[in-house]
Amino acid sequence: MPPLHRALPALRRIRLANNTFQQQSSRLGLQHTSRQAVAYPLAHQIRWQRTASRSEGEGQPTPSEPAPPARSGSKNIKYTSESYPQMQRDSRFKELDKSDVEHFRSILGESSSAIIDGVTQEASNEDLEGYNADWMRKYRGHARLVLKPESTEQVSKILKYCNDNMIAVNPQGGNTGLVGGSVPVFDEVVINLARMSKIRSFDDVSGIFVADAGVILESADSYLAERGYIFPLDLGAKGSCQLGGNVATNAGGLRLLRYGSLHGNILGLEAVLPDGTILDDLSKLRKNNTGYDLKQLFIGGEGTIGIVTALSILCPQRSPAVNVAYFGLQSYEKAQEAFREAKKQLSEILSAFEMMDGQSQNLYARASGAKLPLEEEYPFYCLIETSGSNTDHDSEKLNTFLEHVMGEEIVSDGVVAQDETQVQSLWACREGVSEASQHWGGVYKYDLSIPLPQLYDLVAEARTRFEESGLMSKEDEGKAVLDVVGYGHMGDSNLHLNVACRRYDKAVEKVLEPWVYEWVAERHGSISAEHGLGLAKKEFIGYSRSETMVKLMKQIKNFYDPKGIMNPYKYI
Ligand code: FAD
Ligand code: 2HG
Ligand code: ZN
Repeated sequence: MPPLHRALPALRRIRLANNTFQQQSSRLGLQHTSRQAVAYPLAHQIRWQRTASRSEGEGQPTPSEPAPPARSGSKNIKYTSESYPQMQRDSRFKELDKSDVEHFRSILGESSSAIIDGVTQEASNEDLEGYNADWMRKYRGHARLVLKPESTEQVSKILKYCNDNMIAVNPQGGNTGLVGGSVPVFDEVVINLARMSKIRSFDDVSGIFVADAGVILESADSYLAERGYIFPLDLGAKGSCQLGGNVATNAGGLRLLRYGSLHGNILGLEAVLPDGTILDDLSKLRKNNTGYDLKQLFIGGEGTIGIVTALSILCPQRSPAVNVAYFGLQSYEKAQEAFREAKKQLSEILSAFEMMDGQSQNLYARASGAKLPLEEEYPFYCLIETSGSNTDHDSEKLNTFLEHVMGEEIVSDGVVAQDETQVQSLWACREGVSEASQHWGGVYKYDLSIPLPQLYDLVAEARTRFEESGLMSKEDEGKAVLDVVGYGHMGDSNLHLNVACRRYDKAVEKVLEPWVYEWVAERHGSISAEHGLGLAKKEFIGYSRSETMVKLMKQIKNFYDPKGIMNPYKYI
């Protein structure tokens, strides 16, 4: 242990930094969540899109986005069919005509919000673009028809008709997915769940929440916050993504470390199978060992075996005491030491442990115009959040931890948020990296599980490869790559490797693939920790799953969807 006088000045420096902490401005157009509707001030995510407002109550639709969030200028996005010329439209699928549209109208009614029809030319390309282009501006389909059912029965009738007539479909939630799974490749019909946005029930004794799949994650969380509970998933796209999309991608997010995966929290699902059968497994039971747990196949199923229409989920109590700290560290080894100490000393109150490298923070600052919280620059940064039930107890624990990591020189400098604005600003430094990394035109994203000791080696090696390739420069606009950044959910051994680009370029892809996948497979990691397979990772599943497993997965797909109409060209 260092003498106390070494630890205390360092800690004061933390507090001094707090006092002079600057609220960060943002040129990204990102918005912070308002806290008014929240009983406990935990909602702090940076928003890249207009946030949903508070929900009304059981049985009422929660406010949902009128259109998914493909951002402006999607016309410049290359069609997926052009980027992947080897992919051919499956000729078994029917091309839509007027009679199909008429049939869908008979199911959905005449409401203009229920159908976006480019088949009979009523809808313009612009009306359809938001459903065809993905958030990364990397994938773009040719869909001419978007259907927006408002009930499970409507979903069932739509799918039955599609299955009977060999019409390919693309289930869609908030269109925030990062692997190209949320938008069509060719002319698949988009079935968007935005109008299925009712909260069905909440039991404030058990914490069991039942809602339609189209409820926006942030609306669900705000509803729960008013009742002293929290949705056990949180991520940067919270203001736009839907619960059904979260289930379909088995989203991980920022607090998996604390609340665990959706595979554990979801108690029941309602889903519609491709032939229109409604699978009612909307159980509210915590324990139910009666046969195979079929709902698990839909969690992470990415819309390939059915459409999730509702879920029941166990929600924990919201913590009244929340602290967020942001540190600068001299090395990745120090970040590991800090994590070890955080687990040891903060144990049950630790709710997030995130790591960001210096490059990611500089990129965020450059893209957003924000001032970083610490005066000096460091090669690594960590963000720690604690959530507990007793402010005094938590503060004491956090202070002891801070004294230790500062005193032992594990951490070089840091700040602790003193109010909600600062909480948001600190989180913005972490959550803003995803958007910042594509600020200059494009990004190659890898979402990887890697054993913790080796996790950052991949970023360092990738950077070296780009330095040697001559493709990278921060200043030279002629170079495709701007920077290589690494960040992620260190608490879950989940690295996000982002290669920020000025444009998408096959030469860049060649430096990265299959090298990244080989690198990860050699270390027995996963090539997709939380974002899924979609189109982007489909070809690479073999790096993380054995032949036997892929074969079984294909059999499951064929069993549920023998005609292959569900989200074709993707997943496996
Ligand atoms: P979409 O993007 O619309 O769809 C995703 C997939 O699910 C598609 O294959 C689609 O066909 C399918 N699908 C959608 N709805 C249904 C349904 N009802 N039934 C069946 N299939 C359906 N992910 C993480 O895991 N952790 C993070 O921390 C995280 N942070 C993010 C931050 C940002 C800024 C962004 C843009 C994305 C982030 N993501 C993260 C990606 C994540 O997968 C999504 O944000 C979210 O889970 C997808 O929900 P969605 O409603 O937008 O689904
Ligand atoms: C995050 O953790 C998301 O911020 C997005 O999973 C990661 O954009 C990415 O690569
Ligand atoms: Zn993530």
